[in-house]
Amino acid sequence: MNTAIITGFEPFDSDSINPSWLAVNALPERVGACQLTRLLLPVSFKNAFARLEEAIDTCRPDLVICTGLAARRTSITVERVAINIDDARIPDNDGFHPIERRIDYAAPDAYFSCLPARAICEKISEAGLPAAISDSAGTYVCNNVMFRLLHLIANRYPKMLGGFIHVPATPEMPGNEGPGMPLADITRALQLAVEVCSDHSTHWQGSKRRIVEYNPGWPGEFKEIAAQLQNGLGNLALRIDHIGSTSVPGLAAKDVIDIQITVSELNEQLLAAMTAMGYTRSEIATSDHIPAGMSDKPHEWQKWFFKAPTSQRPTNTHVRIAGRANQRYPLLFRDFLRAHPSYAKSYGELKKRLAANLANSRTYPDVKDPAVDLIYHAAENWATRICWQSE
Ligand code: PCA
Repeated sequence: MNTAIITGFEPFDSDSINPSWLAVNALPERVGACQLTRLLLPVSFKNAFARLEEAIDTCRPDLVICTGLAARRTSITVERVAINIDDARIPDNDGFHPIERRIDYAAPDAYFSCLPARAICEKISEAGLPAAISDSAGTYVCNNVMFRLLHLIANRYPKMLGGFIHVPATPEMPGNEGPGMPLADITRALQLAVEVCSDHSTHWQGSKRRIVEYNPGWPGEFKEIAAQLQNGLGNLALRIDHIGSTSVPGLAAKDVIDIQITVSELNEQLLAAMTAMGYTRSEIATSDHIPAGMSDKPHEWQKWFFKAPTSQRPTNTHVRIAGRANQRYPLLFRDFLRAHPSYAKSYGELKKRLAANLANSRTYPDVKDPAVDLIYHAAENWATRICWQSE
């Protein structure tokens, strides 16, 4: 069971209704395993986010979805980005009319949404309703609320999911330029969005950067999954190794098992075999972090990354090519830590403190990767000394 706040706006400009609130208000109190709190926000630069923040501090939800009207759009649009600027075309409902004003001087220029935008759009489209990702939430009150929500998540609630969805006008609204979307369809689309986000949120919390003590059951779990992978891949997989922190006895780690599949090439046959087993390939994670001073051969760090089927325990599956630098790196790193428990202990401590102290979970690998490289350089010296080979 998880909890969500979903917001809609009051009418603004010359409209007497705002379908975002009407649709939100028509949602049931429970959607699947998600308990919903519905909240009406004023179209006010000053008060909209303040009201939302108060509700978040009180309810501590797992998920926050804000919605607003984008009258000129013809589909449900899931916003991908919020920018650090207020630049209003018309005054808000308080008569406030900011022009090119930074929202927060101490905050970044922009934030990406943490909602699963693509999955939301697919689910809504499958239901026969128009949906798309939008790369601009505008520069009015909606963008302001989305930006400040994402800033709050980054700094105070790193485990919360949040973002913004714009809805079109309804056909009855006067001055409506497009065909509009019936209110019942908007409500249905938002309900589907909540379902997708709620599923994602359960998964998200389970696989977050929470570091747990070493679990002696991890190698056994790896073996089982590796056997299934070997079965499905046959001789496409040259070897399948348990890598990453869960492969080093005694090391504290995220409860996510890292698996490396070594192949001779990244090809369609491999993709088809992985897809048939329910794995999904990430379009974004196509290269590893490149250690400082090793950036002259980017192809040495190329990989495919797969997410596990949702029915399976969380794993990260990295597919790398035999003989490449990035295929050697995790094997050597693992063997070095296994042979040097004091390094493993210090590394575990570093991870725990990073996880506890970094407000923004997305910067965790940014800080961790160069620290791992420091250990790796020591590992390379050790490898030369003992003539290490991946067994
Ligand atoms: N839409 C406006 C603000 C309130 C709303 O419903 C916007 O897109 O900024």
